[in-house]
Amino acid sequence: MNSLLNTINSYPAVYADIFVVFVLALILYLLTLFISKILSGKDAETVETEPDKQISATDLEEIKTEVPPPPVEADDIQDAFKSSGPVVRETVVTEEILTEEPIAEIPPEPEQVVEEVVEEPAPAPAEPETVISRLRKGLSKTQTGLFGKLDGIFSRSEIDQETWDEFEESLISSDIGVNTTMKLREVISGSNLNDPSEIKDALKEEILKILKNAEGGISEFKAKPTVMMVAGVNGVGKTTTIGKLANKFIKDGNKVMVAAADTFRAAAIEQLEVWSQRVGSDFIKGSPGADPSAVAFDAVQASQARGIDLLIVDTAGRLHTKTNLMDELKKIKRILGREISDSPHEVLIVLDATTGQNAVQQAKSFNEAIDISGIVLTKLDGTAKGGVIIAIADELNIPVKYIGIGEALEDLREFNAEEFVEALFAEGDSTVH
Ligand SMILES: Nc1nc2c(ncn2[C@@H]2O[C@H](COP(=O)(O)OP(=O)(O)OP(=O)(O)O)[C@@H](O)[C@H]2O)c(=O)[nH]1
Ligand SMILES: [Mg+2]
Repeated sequence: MNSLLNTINSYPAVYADIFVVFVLALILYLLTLFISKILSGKDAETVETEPDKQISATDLEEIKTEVPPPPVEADDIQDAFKSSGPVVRETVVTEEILTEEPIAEIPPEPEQVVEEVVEEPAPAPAEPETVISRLRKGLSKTQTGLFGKLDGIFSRSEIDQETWDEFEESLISSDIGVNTTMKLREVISGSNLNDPSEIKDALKEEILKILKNAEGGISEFKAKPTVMMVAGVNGVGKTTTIGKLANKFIKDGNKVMVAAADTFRAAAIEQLEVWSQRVGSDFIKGSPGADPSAVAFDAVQASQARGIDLLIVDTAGRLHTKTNLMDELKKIKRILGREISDSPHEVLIVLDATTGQNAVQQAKSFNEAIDISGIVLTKLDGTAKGGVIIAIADELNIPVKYIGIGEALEDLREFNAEEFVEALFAEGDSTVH
């Protein structure tokens, strides 16, 4: 030491000062290094973090599974830095995410917005509205004829005997029929109602009760083939109704055959043939003037051979008062029954609503001759006499199976009492005057 001091002393003073400063600086540097080492044992890790890196939740899961369970020592980290090993780098990134970038803050992907738009509820199908409005339009003349008068009658301040007489008249003139009208008058006038809207509601309820009794469509076929015979006076809409029925049952998945047992007119045979081509049914005809029973016989044979589900037999229009023609109808029915027991399974009479009360009489006569199983009431569009359906339902014990509300294929509706009454009593702009 003495030799060192002597050496220093032998230098000029300025060198000694520099040396002292250097030693002090070195000590200070080492001290700082030591303190910082104590305060932070992970210097190397913080240096190597990548603050700007974006990691998805999936990446994070992969990263977690790749990281080995034991903690990594600082020395190992140093070594790894030198060799650029992937495990260590990923470990560092994991810590970064857990502390600074919560996974919940990852913005939602744009596809989710698109899915929401696609899943919006589809608009309600317009079909039911169209059906009701079509029926309302069809019944508009009956509605105007009946309720146009009723509104005027009950708008008076006092409801007396004269008011009820007028009520009765308006029902009769809408072809509801005398007997049915008398019953309706008795029930409604006896309920002591004075308010026009209450009287209308009571009438609606009573009409619904009557029509409910007459409801009945053709829900299932009773045999294979099920045989349906269609009769009625001239021009009521038999052949048109057969076309509409064939169309409906074919659409329901059945194999349908139509038979032209109206041999009276050549044009009648062609008319049915056109319908069968239009709807895609099988077709059987005889020569003009042939015995209609022979055509019915052929039709049964052919429908059995071809695996037909429904055979519909058209017949010539005839006046219910002509006995010989009614006998011919009975014969057709008998032949059908002989070939297939219990057939015809349906005997439909087609009635034209525009004939009003006459339709009730036709139904009675045909029923006596061939025992009717159901009524099809056509041409309810375009008539103010639609009230006849109430008389039919009240006076005859025969179900109304279908109603015709136009000439188009889809203008045949299964009769539904509630739908019918709603359309008849509907108020609003669907009424066509
Ligand atoms: N407006 C309207 N017309 C109808 C309806 N049903 C049938 N018609 C029409 O009534 C007319 C007679 O129809 P057809 O089917 O030939 O009557 P039909 O009973 O077979 O006649 P015949 O075989 O001569 O006895 C045709 O012009 C049909 O378009 C209906 O529901 N509404
Ligand atoms: Mg015809």
